[in-house]
Amino acid sequence: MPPLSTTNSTFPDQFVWGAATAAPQIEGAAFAGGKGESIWDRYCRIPGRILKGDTLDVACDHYNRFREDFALMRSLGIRNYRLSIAWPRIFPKGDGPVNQAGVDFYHRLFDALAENGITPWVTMFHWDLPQALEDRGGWTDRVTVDAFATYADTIVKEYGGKVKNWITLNEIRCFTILAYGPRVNAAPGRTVSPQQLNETYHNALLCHGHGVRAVRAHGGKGARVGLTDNCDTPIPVTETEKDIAAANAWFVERNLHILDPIYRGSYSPDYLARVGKDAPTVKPGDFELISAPTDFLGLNIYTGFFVRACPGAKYEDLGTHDSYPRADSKWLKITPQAIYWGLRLAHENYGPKEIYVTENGCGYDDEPVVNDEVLDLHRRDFLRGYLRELLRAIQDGVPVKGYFVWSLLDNYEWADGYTRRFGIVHVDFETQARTPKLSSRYFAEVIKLNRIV
Ligand code: PNW
Repeated sequence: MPPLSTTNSTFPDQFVWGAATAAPQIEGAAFAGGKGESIWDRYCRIPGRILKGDTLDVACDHYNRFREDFALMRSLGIRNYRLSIAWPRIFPKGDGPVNQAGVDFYHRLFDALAENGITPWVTMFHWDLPQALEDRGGWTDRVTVDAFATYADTIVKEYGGKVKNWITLNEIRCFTILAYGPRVNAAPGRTVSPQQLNETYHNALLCHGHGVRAVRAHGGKGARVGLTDNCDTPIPVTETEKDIAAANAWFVERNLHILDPIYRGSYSPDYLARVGKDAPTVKPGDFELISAPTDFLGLNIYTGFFVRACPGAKYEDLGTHDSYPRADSKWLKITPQAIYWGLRLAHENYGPKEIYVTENGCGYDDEPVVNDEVLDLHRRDFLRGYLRELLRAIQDGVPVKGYFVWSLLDNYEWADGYTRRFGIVHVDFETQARTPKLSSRYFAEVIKLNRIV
Protein backbone atom coordinates (compact mmCIF):
# COMPACT_ATOMS: atom_id res chain seq x y z
CA MET A 1 0.00 0.00 0.00
CA PRO A 2 1.42 3.45 -0.83
CA PRO A 3 1.93 5.83 2.10
CA LEU A 4 -0.98 8.13 3.00
CA SER A 5 -0.72 11.50 1.33
CA THR A 6 -1.15 14.16 4.00
CA THR A 7 -0.16 17.24 1.98
CA ASN A 8 -3.75 18.30 1.48
CA SER A 9 -4.94 17.52 4.96
CA THR A 10 -2.31 19.30 7.05
CA PHE A 11 -3.06 22.58 8.84
CA PRO A 12 -0.62 25.50 9.04
CA ASP A 13 1.94 25.49 11.86
CA GLN A 14 0.72 27.35 14.95
CA PHE A 15 -2.91 26.66 14.09
CA VAL A 16 -4.92 27.12 17.29
CA TRP A 17 -7.00 24.09 18.29
CA GLY A 18 -9.42 24.45 21.17
CA ALA A 19 -12.73 23.67 22.80
CA ALA A 20 -15.44 26.15 23.79
CA THR A 21 -18.01 26.51 26.57
CA ALA A 22 -19.99 29.31 28.21
CA ALA A 23 -20.43 30.02 31.93
CA PRO A 24 -24.22 29.74 32.19
CA GLN A 25 -24.25 26.46 30.27
CA ILE A 26 -21.73 24.61 32.45
CA GLU A 27 -20.99 26.32 35.76
CA GLY A 28 -24.14 25.65 37.77
CA ALA A 29 -23.89 27.21 41.24
CA ALA A 30 -26.44 29.64 39.87
CA PHE A 31 -27.14 31.11 43.28
CA ALA A 32 -23.85 30.32 45.06
CA GLY A 33 -20.77 32.39 45.79
CA GLY A 34 -22.75 35.62 45.82
CA LYS A 35 -23.80 35.36 42.16
CA GLY A 36 -26.78 37.47 41.16
CA GLU A 37 -29.77 36.24 39.18
CA SER A 38 -29.36 36.26 35.41
CA ILE A 39 -32.14 36.61 32.85
CA TRP A 40 -31.74 32.89 32.08
CA ASP A 41 -32.11 31.97 35.78
CA ARG A 42 -35.46 33.76 35.62
CA TYR A 43 -36.54 32.69 32.13
CA CYS A 44 -35.87 28.97 32.62
CA ARG A 45 -38.55 28.95 35.35
CA ILE A 46 -41.33 30.18 33.06
CA PRO A 47 -43.48 27.11 32.38
CA GLY A 48 -43.26 25.83 28.82
CA ARG A 49 -40.20 27.79 27.75
CA ILE A 50 -37.51 25.12 28.22
CA LEU A 51 -37.63 21.51 27.07
CA LYS A 52 -38.50 19.37 30.13
CA GLY A 53 -38.36 22.50 32.30
CA ASP A 54 -34.60 22.13 32.80
CA THR A 55 -32.87 24.87 34.80
CA LEU A 56 -29.27 26.12 34.88
CA ASP A 57 -29.02 25.61 38.65
CA VAL A 58 -26.52 22.74 38.58
CA ALA A 59 -25.61 22.24 34.89
CA CYS A 60 -22.21 20.44 34.73
CA ASP A 61 -21.31 21.63 38.23
CA HIS A 62 -18.17 23.01 36.60
CA TYR A 63 -18.05 25.64 39.36
CA ASN A 64 -16.95 22.86 41.70
CA ARG A 65 -15.31 20.53 39.19
CA PHE A 66 -13.22 22.79 36.96
CA ARG A 67 -9.95 21.21 38.07
CA GLU A 68 -11.14 17.77 36.99
CA ASP A 69 -12.40 19.21 33.68
CA PHE A 70 -9.10 20.94 32.93
CA ALA A 71 -7.15 17.76 33.71
CA LEU A 72 -9.37 15.95 31.21
CA MET A 73 -8.75 18.66 28.60
CA ARG A 74 -5.05 18.36 29.15
CA SER A 75 -5.22 14.59 28.74
CA LEU A 76 -6.89 15.15 25.35
CA GLY A 77 -4.15 17.57 24.32
CA ILE A 78 -6.54 20.54 24.10
CA ARG A 79 -4.36 23.57 24.77
CA ASN A 80 -6.82 26.40 24.10
CA TYR A 81 -10.06 26.92 25.93
CA ARG A 82 -12.79 29.42 25.09
CA LEU A 83 -14.92 30.14 28.16
CA SER A 84 -17.08 33.03 29.34
CA ILE A 85 -17.20 35.04 32.53
CA ALA A 86 -20.62 35.25 34.19
CA TRP A 87 -21.37 38.97 34.47
CA PRO A 88 -23.74 38.40 37.45
CA ARG A 89 -20.94 36.64 39.35
CA ILE A 90 -18.83 39.80 39.13
CA PHE A 91 -21.67 42.35 39.44
CA PRO A 92 -24.72 40.59 40.95
CA LYS A 93 -26.91 43.58 40.06
CA GLY A 94 -25.18 44.37 36.76
CA ASP A 95 -23.49 47.45 38.17
CA GLY A 96 -22.86 48.71 41.69
CA PRO A 97 -20.82 46.66 44.17
CA VAL A 98 -18.38 44.00 42.94
CA ASN A 99 -18.81 40.47 44.32
CA GLN A 100 -15.33 39.58 45.54
CA ALA A 101 -16.15 35.85 45.77
CA GLY A 102 -16.99 35.87 42.05
CA VAL A 103 -13.78 37.73 41.19
CA ASP A 104 -11.77 35.21 43.24
CA PHE A 105 -13.46 32.25 41.54
CA TYR A 106 -12.16 33.22 38.09
CA HIS A 107 -8.69 33.88 39.50
CA ARG A 108 -8.63 30.28 40.77
CA LEU A 109 -9.99 29.08 37.44
CA PHE A 110 -7.37 30.94 35.35
CA ASP A 111 -4.63 29.70 37.69
CA ALA A 112 -5.83 26.11 37.22
CA LEU A 113 -5.78 26.59 33.43
CA ALA A 114 -2.21 27.87 33.61
CA GLU A 115 -1.18 24.88 35.74
CA ASN A 116 -2.51 22.64 32.97
CA GLY A 117 -0.79 24.60 30.20
CA ILE A 118 -4.11 25.70 28.70
CA THR A 119 -4.53 29.18 27.16
CA PRO A 120 -7.81 30.96 27.98
CA TRP A 121 -9.90 32.75 25.34
CA VAL A 122 -12.42 34.72 27.34
CA THR A 123 -15.84 35.85 26.18
CA MET A 124 -17.02 38.82 28.23
CA PHE A 125 -20.70 38.22 27.53
CA HIS A 126 -22.35 34.94 26.57
CA TRP A 127 -26.03 35.80 27.16
CA ASP A 128 -26.35 35.78 30.98
CA LEU A 129 -27.42 39.39 31.47
CA PRO A 130 -27.96 40.29 35.14
CA GLN A 131 -31.73 40.27 35.73
CA ALA A 132 -31.45 43.59 37.58
CA LEU A 133 -30.39 45.24 34.31
CA GLU A 134 -33.25 43.65 32.40
CA ASP A 135 -35.54 45.16 35.06
CA ARG A 136 -34.12 48.57 34.07
CA GLY A 137 -34.65 48.02 30.33
CA GLY A 138 -32.11 45.33 29.43
CA TRP A 139 -30.76 45.41 25.89
CA THR A 140 -33.29 48.03 24.81
CA ASP A 141 -31.70 50.66 27.07
CA ARG A 142 -28.29 52.32 27.25
CA VAL A 143 -28.24 51.62 30.97
CA THR A 144 -26.90 48.20 29.90
CA VAL A 145 -24.18 49.83 27.79
CA ASP A 146 -22.95 51.92 30.72
CA ALA A 147 -23.00 48.91 33.03
CA PHE A 148 -21.14 46.79 30.47
CA ALA A 149 -18.43 49.45 30.10
CA THR A 150 -17.73 49.23 33.84
CA TYR A 151 -17.92 45.44 33.82
CA ALA A 152 -15.46 45.21 30.89
CA ASP A 153 -13.02 47.61 32.56
CA THR A 154 -13.27 45.64 35.79
CA ILE A 155 -12.60 42.19 34.35
CA VAL A 156 -9.83 43.30 32.00
CA LYS A 157 -8.04 45.13 34.85
CA GLU A 158 -8.53 42.16 37.14
CA TYR A 159 -7.52 39.33 34.78
CA GLY A 160 -5.38 41.14 32.17
CA GLY A 161 -2.25 39.53 33.60
CA LYS A 162 -3.68 36.05 33.02
CA VAL A 163 -5.84 36.50 29.92
CA LYS A 164 -4.51 37.77 26.58
CA ASN A 165 -7.28 36.73 24.18
CA TRP A 166 -10.61 38.51 24.67
CA ILE A 167 -13.91 38.11 22.87
CA THR A 168 -16.37 40.89 23.56
CA LEU A 169 -19.83 39.41 22.91
CA ASN A 170 -21.16 36.10 21.66
CA GLU A 171 -23.65 36.09 18.78
CA ILE A 172 -25.39 39.44 19.00
CA ARG A 173 -28.30 38.30 16.84
CA CYS A 174 -29.14 35.41 19.19
CA PHE A 175 -29.46 37.41 22.40
CA THR A 176 -31.35 40.22 20.64
CA ILE A 177 -33.62 38.90 17.90
CA LEU A 178 -34.35 35.54 19.57
CA ALA A 179 -34.86 37.24 22.92
CA TYR A 180 -36.74 40.46 22.07
CA GLY A 181 -38.05 39.64 18.59
CA PRO A 182 -41.49 38.55 17.43
CA ARG A 183 -40.94 34.80 18.06
CA VAL A 184 -39.04 34.64 21.31
CA ASN A 185 -37.02 31.56 22.14
CA ALA A 186 -34.48 33.04 24.56
CA ALA A 187 -34.30 35.10 27.75
CA PRO A 188 -35.76 37.48 28.66
CA GLY A 189 -38.51 36.52 26.18
CA ARG A 190 -39.97 40.00 25.86
CA THR A 191 -41.22 41.04 22.43
CA VAL A 192 -40.54 44.71 21.74
CA SER A 193 -41.36 47.02 18.84
CA PRO A 194 -39.28 46.82 15.64
CA GLN A 195 -37.61 50.11 16.52
CA GLN A 196 -36.73 48.87 20.01
CA LEU A 197 -35.41 45.66 18.52
CA ASN A 198 -33.02 47.66 16.36
CA GLU A 199 -31.91 49.50 19.51
CA THR A 200 -30.96 46.15 21.05
CA TYR A 201 -28.47 45.48 18.21
CA HIS A 202 -27.12 48.97 18.42
CA ASN A 203 -26.65 48.76 22.19
CA ALA A 204 -24.90 45.41 21.79
CA LEU A 205 -22.57 46.94 19.19
CA LEU A 206 -21.78 49.75 21.63
CA CYS A 207 -20.90 47.14 24.27
CA HIS A 208 -18.58 45.47 21.79
CA GLY A 209 -16.90 48.85 21.34
CA HIS A 210 -16.49 49.23 25.09
CA GLY A 211 -15.01 45.74 25.27
CA VAL A 212 -12.39 46.71 22.69
CA ARG A 213 -11.73 50.01 24.47
CA ALA A 214 -11.28 48.21 27.81
CA VAL A 215 -8.75 45.75 26.36
CA ARG A 216 -6.75 48.55 24.72
CA ALA A 217 -6.77 50.56 27.94
CA HIS A 218 -6.07 47.83 30.50
CA GLY A 219 -5.22 44.60 28.67
CA GLY A 220 -1.47 44.96 28.95
CA LYS A 221 1.17 43.68 26.59
CA GLY A 222 0.05 41.21 23.95
CA ALA A 223 -3.67 41.58 24.64
CA ARG A 224 -5.95 40.94 21.66
CA VAL A 225 -9.67 41.38 21.14
CA GLY A 226 -12.46 40.63 18.68
CA LEU A 227 -16.19 39.94 18.38
CA THR A 228 -17.77 36.53 17.94
CA ASP A 229 -20.56 36.69 15.39
CA ASN A 230 -22.71 33.92 13.99
CA CYS A 231 -22.98 35.25 10.49
CA ASP A 232 -25.77 33.73 8.44
CA THR A 233 -24.03 31.59 5.88
CA PRO A 234 -25.10 30.87 2.30
CA ILE A 235 -23.89 27.99 0.16
CA PRO A 236 -23.90 28.50 -3.62
CA VAL A 237 -25.65 25.49 -5.10
CA THR A 238 -22.93 25.25 -7.72
CA GLU A 239 -19.51 26.77 -7.18
CA THR A 240 -19.81 28.82 -10.33
CA GLU A 241 -19.54 32.55 -10.81
CA LYS A 242 -23.29 33.22 -11.01
CA ASP A 243 -24.28 31.20 -7.94
CA ILE A 244 -21.33 32.55 -5.96
CA ALA A 245 -22.44 36.10 -6.82
CA ALA A 246 -25.96 35.22 -5.61
CA ALA A 247 -24.56 33.76 -2.38
CA ASN A 248 -22.49 36.88 -1.86
CA ALA A 249 -25.53 39.15 -2.30
CA TRP A 250 -27.43 37.03 0.25
CA PHE A 251 -24.47 37.14 2.67
CA VAL A 252 -24.23 40.91 2.55
CA GLU A 253 -27.97 41.41 2.96
CA ARG A 254 -28.19 39.15 6.01
CA ASN A 255 -25.04 40.23 7.82
CA LEU A 256 -24.49 43.90 7.12
CA HIS A 257 -26.38 45.19 10.16
CA ILE A 258 -23.75 43.69 12.47
CA LEU A 259 -20.58 43.68 10.37
CA ASP A 260 -20.89 47.04 8.57
CA PRO A 261 -20.89 49.15 11.74
CA ILE A 262 -17.86 47.25 13.06
CA TYR A 263 -15.78 47.14 9.88
CA ARG A 264 -17.00 50.26 8.08
CA GLY A 265 -18.10 52.53 10.91
CA SER A 266 -21.65 53.13 9.67
CA TYR A 267 -24.97 51.51 8.87
CA SER A 268 -25.13 50.92 5.15
CA PRO A 269 -27.68 52.81 3.03
CA ASP A 270 -29.30 49.43 2.26
CA TYR A 271 -29.81 48.72 5.94
CA LEU A 272 -31.15 52.19 6.65
CA ALA A 273 -33.56 51.90 3.73
CA ARG A 274 -34.74 48.54 5.04
CA VAL A 275 -35.42 49.73 8.61
CA GLY A 276 -36.76 53.16 7.60
CA LYS A 277 -38.39 54.94 10.55
CA ASP A 278 -37.37 52.08 12.86
CA ALA A 279 -33.66 52.89 12.61
CA PRO A 280 -31.76 52.79 15.91
CA THR A 281 -30.78 56.05 17.59
CA VAL A 282 -27.19 56.90 16.74
CA LYS A 283 -25.49 59.41 19.03
CA PRO A 284 -22.29 61.33 18.28
CA GLY A 285 -19.29 59.11 18.94
CA ASP A 286 -21.19 55.82 18.63
CA PHE A 287 -19.56 54.66 15.42
CA GLU A 288 -16.07 55.67 16.55
CA LEU A 289 -16.56 53.36 19.51
CA ILE A 290 -18.17 50.53 17.55
CA SER A 291 -15.61 50.51 14.73
CA ALA A 292 -12.41 50.70 16.77
CA PRO A 293 -10.00 48.26 15.09
CA THR A 294 -10.02 44.70 16.40
CA ASP A 295 -7.41 41.96 16.12
CA PHE A 296 -9.60 39.16 14.82
CA LEU A 297 -13.14 38.14 14.01
CA GLY A 298 -14.64 35.10 15.73
CA LEU A 299 -17.22 33.18 13.73
CA ASN A 300 -19.55 30.51 15.05
CA ILE A 301 -20.50 28.40 12.05
CA TYR A 302 -22.87 25.48 12.29
CA THR A 303 -25.17 25.48 9.31
CA GLY A 304 -25.84 27.07 5.92
CA PHE A 305 -28.62 28.02 3.50
CA PHE A 306 -28.60 27.02 -0.16
CA VAL A 307 -28.68 29.91 -2.61
CA ARG A 308 -28.54 30.14 -6.40
CA ALA A 309 -28.71 32.77 -9.11
CA CYS A 310 -32.16 33.84 -10.19
CA PRO A 311 -33.13 35.87 -13.26
CA GLY A 312 -34.57 39.22 -12.23
CA ALA A 313 -33.53 38.93 -8.56
CA LYS A 314 -30.31 39.13 -6.57
CA TYR A 315 -30.62 35.49 -5.51
CA GLU A 316 -32.99 32.64 -4.83
CA ASP A 317 -32.96 31.12 -1.32
CA LEU A 318 -33.90 27.46 -1.73
CA GLY A 319 -34.85 26.27 1.73
CA THR A 320 -34.63 22.55 2.54
CA HIS A 321 -37.14 19.75 3.01
CA ASP A 322 -37.58 18.00 6.35
CA SER A 323 -35.71 15.00 5.01
CA TYR A 324 -32.52 17.02 4.50
CA PRO A 325 -29.81 15.52 6.80
CA ARG A 326 -29.72 17.29 10.13
CA ALA A 327 -28.57 16.85 13.71
CA ASP A 328 -31.19 16.45 16.45
CA SER A 329 -31.03 20.21 16.95
CA LYS A 330 -33.82 21.09 14.55
CA TRP A 331 -32.06 24.08 13.02
CA LEU A 332 -28.80 22.28 12.40
CA LYS A 333 -28.66 20.97 8.82
CA ILE A 334 -25.43 19.17 8.10
CA THR A 335 -23.77 21.44 5.57
CA PRO A 336 -19.96 21.28 5.74
CA GLN A 337 -19.65 23.80 2.90
CA ALA A 338 -21.19 26.42 5.21
CA ILE A 339 -17.86 26.77 6.98
CA TYR A 340 -15.98 27.35 3.71
CA TRP A 341 -18.41 29.95 2.42
CA GLY A 342 -18.96 31.66 5.76
CA LEU A 343 -15.23 32.14 6.22
CA ARG A 344 -14.59 33.10 2.62
CA LEU A 345 -17.41 35.62 2.29
CA ALA A 346 -16.60 37.25 5.64
CA HIS A 347 -13.00 37.57 4.49
CA GLU A 348 -13.85 38.96 1.06
CA ASN A 349 -16.44 41.45 2.26
CA TYR A 350 -14.89 42.71 5.48
CA GLY A 351 -11.22 41.66 5.43
CA PRO A 352 -10.62 40.95 9.13
CA LYS A 353 -6.90 40.47 9.84
CA GLU A 354 -7.49 37.04 11.30
CA ILE A 355 -10.51 34.78 11.69
CA TYR A 356 -11.09 32.13 14.33
CA VAL A 357 -13.89 29.62 14.18
CA THR A 358 -14.96 30.13 17.78
CA GLU A 359 -17.69 27.45 17.63
CA ASN A 360 -18.61 24.50 15.45
CA GLY A 361 -20.25 21.25 16.47
CA CYS A 362 -23.49 19.31 16.55
CA GLY A 363 -26.23 18.37 19.02
CA TYR A 364 -27.70 14.87 19.35
CA ASP A 365 -30.15 13.46 21.90
CA ASP A 366 -29.32 9.82 22.18
CA GLU A 367 -25.69 9.20 23.02
CA PRO A 368 -25.64 6.29 25.45
CA VAL A 369 -22.60 5.34 27.49
CA VAL A 370 -21.93 1.65 26.84
CA ASN A 371 -18.90 -0.03 28.41
CA ASP A 372 -17.49 3.37 29.32
CA GLU A 373 -17.68 4.56 25.73
CA VAL A 374 -19.90 6.80 23.62
CA LEU A 375 -19.57 5.84 19.97
CA ASP A 376 -20.63 9.17 18.48
CA LEU A 377 -19.57 8.37 14.94
CA HIS A 378 -22.09 10.94 13.69
CA ARG A 379 -20.09 13.66 15.46
CA ARG A 380 -16.78 12.30 14.23
CA ASP A 381 -18.17 12.46 10.71
CA PHE A 382 -19.58 15.95 11.23
CA LEU A 383 -16.26 17.33 12.48
CA ARG A 384 -14.26 15.65 9.75
CA GLY A 385 -16.50 17.03 7.02
CA TYR A 386 -16.43 20.59 8.39
CA LEU A 387 -12.67 20.51 8.99
CA ARG A 388 -12.09 19.52 5.37
CA GLU A 389 -14.01 22.60 4.24
CA LEU A 390 -12.24 24.78 6.80
CA LEU A 391 -8.89 23.64 5.46
CA ARG A 392 -10.06 24.36 1.92
CA ALA A 393 -10.77 27.95 3.00
CA ILE A 394 -7.24 28.26 4.36
CA GLN A 395 -5.81 26.81 1.16
CA ASP A 396 -7.83 29.38 -0.80
CA GLY A 397 -6.25 32.22 1.15
CA VAL A 398 -8.64 32.95 4.02
CA PRO A 399 -6.62 33.87 7.14
CA VAL A 400 -8.21 31.34 9.51
CA LYS A 401 -5.96 30.93 12.53
CA GLY A 402 -7.88 28.60 14.81
CA TYR A 403 -10.84 26.33 15.47
CA PHE A 404 -12.79 25.72 18.69
CA VAL A 405 -15.16 22.79 18.88
CA TRP A 406 -18.51 23.40 20.56
CA SER A 407 -18.45 21.98 23.08
CA LEU A 408 -16.04 20.48 25.59
CA LEU A 409 -18.92 19.06 27.65
CA ASP A 410 -22.56 18.19 27.11
CA ASN A 411 -24.27 21.18 28.68
CA TYR A 412 -27.33 23.39 29.03
CA GLU A 413 -28.46 23.93 25.44
CA TRP A 414 -30.67 26.94 26.26
CA ALA A 415 -34.33 26.31 25.32
CA ASP A 416 -33.41 22.69 24.52
CA GLY A 417 -32.25 22.12 28.12
CA TYR A 418 -30.05 19.08 28.69
CA THR A 419 -31.67 17.06 25.90
CA ARG A 420 -29.45 18.15 23.00
CA ARG A 421 -25.89 17.06 23.65
CA PHE A 422 -23.08 19.02 21.94
CA GLY A 423 -20.11 17.77 23.98
CA ILE A 424 -17.12 15.77 22.85
CA VAL A 425 -17.23 14.63 26.47
CA HIS A 426 -20.43 13.01 27.74
CA VAL A 427 -21.90 14.25 31.03
CA ASP A 428 -24.25 12.14 33.13
CA PHE A 429 -26.40 14.87 34.67
CA GLU A 430 -27.44 12.58 37.58
CA THR A 431 -23.95 11.63 38.73
CA GLN A 432 -21.88 14.32 36.97
CA ALA A 433 -19.64 11.56 35.59
CA ARG A 434 -17.63 12.62 32.52
CA THR A 435 -16.99 10.11 29.71
CA PRO A 436 -14.88 11.21 26.74
CA LYS A 437 -16.74 10.32 23.55
CA LEU A 438 -15.15 8.78 20.49
CA SER A 439 -15.22 12.24 18.87
CA SER A 440 -12.91 13.58 21.60
CA ARG A 441 -10.37 10.85 20.76
CA TYR A 442 -10.74 11.74 17.11
CA PHE A 443 -10.27 15.44 17.83
CA ALA A 444 -7.26 14.70 20.06
CA GLU A 445 -5.63 12.89 17.15
CA VAL A 446 -6.34 15.81 14.79
CA ILE A 447 -4.70 18.17 17.27
CA LYS A 448 -1.70 15.93 17.84
CA LEU A 449 -0.97 15.44 14.13
CA ASN A 450 -2.27 18.89 13.07
CA ARG A 451 -4.12 17.32 10.19
CA ILE A 452 -7.42 15.74 9.28
CA VAL A 453 -7.23 12.12 10.37
C1 PNW B 1 -24.60 28.92 19.74
N1 PNW B 1 -29.63 28.83 15.60
O1 PNW B 1 -25.95 29.22 19.69
C2 PNW B 1 -24.18 29.43 21.11
O2 PNW B 1 -23.10 30.32 21.09
C3 PNW B 1 -23.96 28.35 22.11
O3 PNW B 1 -24.14 28.87 23.40
C4 PNW B 1 -24.87 27.18 21.81
O4 PNW B 1 -24.91 26.21 22.80
C5 PNW B 1 -24.41 26.61 20.48
O5 PNW B 1 -24.42 27.59 19.46
C6 PNW B 1 -25.24 25.43 19.99
O6 PNW B 1 -26.55 25.81 19.76
C7 PNW B 1 -26.79 29.06 18.64
O7 PNW B 1 -30.84 28.60 15.91
C8 PNW B 1 -28.10 28.74 18.92
O8 PNW B 1 -29.29 29.00 14.40
C9 PNW B 1 -29.03 28.66 17.92
C10 PNW B 1 -28.67 28.92 16.61
C11 PNW B 1 -27.34 29.25 16.30
C12 PNW B 1 -26.42 29.31 17.33
